[in-house]
Amino acid sequence: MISVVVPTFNEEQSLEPLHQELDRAFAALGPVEFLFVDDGSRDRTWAVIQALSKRDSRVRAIRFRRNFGKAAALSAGFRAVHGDVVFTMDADLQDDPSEITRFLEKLDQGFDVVSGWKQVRHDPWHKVWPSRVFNAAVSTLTGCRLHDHNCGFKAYRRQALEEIDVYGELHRFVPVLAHARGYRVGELPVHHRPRRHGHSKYGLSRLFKGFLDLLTVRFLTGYGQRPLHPLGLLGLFLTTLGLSGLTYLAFLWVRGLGPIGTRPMLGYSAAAIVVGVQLICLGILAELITSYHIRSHPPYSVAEEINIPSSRHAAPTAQSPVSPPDDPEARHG
Ligand SMILES: Nc1nc2c(ncn2[C@@H]2O[C@H](COP(=O)(O)OP(=O)(O)O)[C@@H](O)[C@H]2O)c(=O)[nH]1
Ligand SMILES: [Mg+2]
Repeated sequence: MISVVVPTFNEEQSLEPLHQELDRAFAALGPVEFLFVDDGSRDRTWAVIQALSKRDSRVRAIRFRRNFGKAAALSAGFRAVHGDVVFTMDADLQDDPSEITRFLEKLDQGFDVVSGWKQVRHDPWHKVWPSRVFNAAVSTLTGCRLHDHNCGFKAYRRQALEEIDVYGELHRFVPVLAHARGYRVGELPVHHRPRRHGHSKYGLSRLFKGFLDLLTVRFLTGYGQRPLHPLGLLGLFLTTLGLSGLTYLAFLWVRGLGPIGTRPMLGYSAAAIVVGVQLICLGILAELITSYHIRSHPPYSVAEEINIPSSRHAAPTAQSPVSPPDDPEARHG
């Protein structure tokens, strides 16, 4: 079973043709479900989806009460899908459904996530160039090297998605988060078409928000389980610096080597101690929050198991454990 999740926001004109293209693309591909998530559209998007669902029982849909953003829409979609392979694609017809088979081939080569790469883009230059800078920064800082982190056309094995929760605007970082959990992430050049109906929902502000989100993701994947390390190290460094300065000034004062109340060093040292101690406290607070969070979110990702009955942390894999026959919990699930 394959699932296609399509987040939509004011795309009334694109959905009919998109459905036709999906229908054609999946004609020879076995069972499929098309899950549209209408994110509080203010046009006829929901009416169009309703009409599609009446004609085609493979169409499923979720409608949000208001606009919650693409990440929320994808997250709701990921929770509702049944497929072993899950596609995401834009609703605006810029992605070409006939490329689905190429994604499936790439997954078969041993990848868990395949991300589309709009090699030739049909967007204005003021979107393309900032996007290049962003992609280079994400690849360097996260180690997940993709030419195009922003492409909405992606394929996932469901197990990878079960471990990842996206919120805010973190939808661009699903491959990065999967990579951080040890999943194999690949990319595939895709044919990107110009937008035919409606207009783009994202402007330049996406770039700045994107960089802030990059900071979040870098911190979460790098230090999410040990926030005190970076914060505390900087705090210790500043505190030590401040204490050394004050010690030196105290030495001068005791020796009667002049007034110290007017030296800039006094203010700098005191400030360094205050900031340093605050950073350490902030780090401890972050550790406290992490310790609560970790209880419900295992910080590791299990690929396979042998003879591990009643495992609660791993999604079943092809080589699922053989449970001892007398373990009723394992037998029933
Ligand atoms: N669910 C949801 N989808 C959105 C939102 N904004 C854009 N999208 C969808 O994301 C896809 C790409 O958006 P688009 O405006 O074309 O961005 P661009 O291709 O980068 O110009 C389209 O399928 C939109 O329907 C949103 O706020 N919520
Ligand atoms: Mg688009």
